[in-house]
Amino acid sequence: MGVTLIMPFDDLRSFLLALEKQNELRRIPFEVDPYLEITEFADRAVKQNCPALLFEHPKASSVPLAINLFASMRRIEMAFGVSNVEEIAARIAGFLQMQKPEGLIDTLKMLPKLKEVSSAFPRTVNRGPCKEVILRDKLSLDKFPILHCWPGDGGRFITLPMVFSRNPETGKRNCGMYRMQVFDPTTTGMHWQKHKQGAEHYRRHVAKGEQVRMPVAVAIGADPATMFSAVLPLPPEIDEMLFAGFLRGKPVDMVKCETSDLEVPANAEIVLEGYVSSGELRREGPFGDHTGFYSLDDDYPVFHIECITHRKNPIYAATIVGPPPMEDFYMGKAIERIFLPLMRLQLPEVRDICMPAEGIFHNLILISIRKSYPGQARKVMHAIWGLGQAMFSKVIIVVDEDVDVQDVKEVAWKALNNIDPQRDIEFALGPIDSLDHSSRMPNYGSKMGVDATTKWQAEGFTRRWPSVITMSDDVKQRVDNLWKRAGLDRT
Ligand SMILES: Cc1cc2nc3c(=O)[nH]c(=O)nc-3n(C[C@H](O)[C@H](O)[C@H](O)COP(=O)(O)O)c2cc1C
Ligand SMILES: [Mn+2]
Repeated sequence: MGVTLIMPFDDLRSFLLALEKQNELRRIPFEVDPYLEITEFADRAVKQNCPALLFEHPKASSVPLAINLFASMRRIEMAFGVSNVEEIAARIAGFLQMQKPEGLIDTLKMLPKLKEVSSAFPRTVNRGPCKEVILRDKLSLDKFPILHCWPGDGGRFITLPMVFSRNPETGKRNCGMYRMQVFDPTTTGMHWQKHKQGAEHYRRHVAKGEQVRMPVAVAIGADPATMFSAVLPLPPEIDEMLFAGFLRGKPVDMVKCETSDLEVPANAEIVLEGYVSSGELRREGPFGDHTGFYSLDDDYPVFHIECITHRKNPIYAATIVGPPPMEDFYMGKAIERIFLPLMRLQLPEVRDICMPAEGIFHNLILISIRKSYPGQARKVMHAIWGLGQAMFSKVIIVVDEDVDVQDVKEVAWKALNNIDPQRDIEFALGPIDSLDHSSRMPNYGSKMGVDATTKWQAEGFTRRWPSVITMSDDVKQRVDNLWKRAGLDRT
């Protein structure tokens, strides 16, 4: 069967329809409780490879809830209109190639790619479906089926928001996905962790003096490429909405907020407009988190909602995180694939990279390199510790290029054989992900790099290094036949 190329999606609902046509969406027509029950559904659904779920009647809400939209590679491919996420990586690699045209022919070949980029810039439009209903008073989050995810959670959390803010110094826009705990009908927490762009914008606002209100707008539910872009670990210089336009091959239409100069995707289902005031912090959490553990409660800024706009019949989009694999594992996997060409710009020796589900993104990075000089594995570790959000990488295992890092068993087998622990392990101190509960202090601790590559004389290794055992091809062929003769072939 061919792949449906209904690219780009105009909004969340057209994506849901496309999923449904491909049997990738199951409607749940009866009442299910956003308090824990939807989590149990969503958790089982990911682990049993079920379709995305659309709860048409969440208990105590007239707003349907969509979940697990990105909880399989197939659905992520559909979100981007590709048959394999590697196609996106290839487009990015092609775009990067563009920077070094060798001659006239190459320059001409570049033109379509330039067009691809120029047509990715977000457009400001005057109206959009997200403004079908505009509420300035009698505001309440209560009408939305916001999940209470896990029994030990501190409350209900908005789990799939696109949080928009601007850097007050540069005016640059950022969109990040940061969970929001509902404190009351018009206030929530704003869980942007220290290292994230939202937190940086907030620090810049706070630095301006006391009592400064920082405008923040939150969009919930949009076309899938735009939603996904909120998660991407892009450098601060790159606007997520530009990247979303590049991914979907069509500009993202942005519409101005009612109460601030921020802009939000015009096709959003729900928009919460408001502000975070400097200095105001409130206890947030605990929350059953990506790690599979509860992250502990802590102080975070407070978001005050001043205006809610939404479609006439909005759909609320959510996710849950918890013991792996969850939806976020698949999102992380797509990011791993999409960002490989970008990583190779800085680290050309990198062949492949894998973040196994159990490592919750950055707890375990398996990376294969083409080793050309002594100490290169260690250079790669340190480079990764210095590369954007990859700084959080807790354990990095570097192997030679003949190891398939997507095969965790092969990595374990070869790496464990190849290391002299005292010699090959490198510890470093540095920033740690805010969700890490084991580091000596919040946000600060140690990381470990394991050089599991073949050791060279030039690295002080003077013994001989053995090769991996393989059978010769002619013998394999002969035994293929004999195997059948012996009646051992069960295929
Ligand atoms: C479902 C989900 C929930 C997330 N929740 C948070 C969160 O609460 N706080 C946070 O700092 N990052 C959270 N993240 C990770 C950020 O979205 C991610 O690091 C993103 O790249 C941040 O963007 P920024 O660099 O523009 O700040 C979450 C990611 C996902 C997929
Ligand atoms: Mn960003």
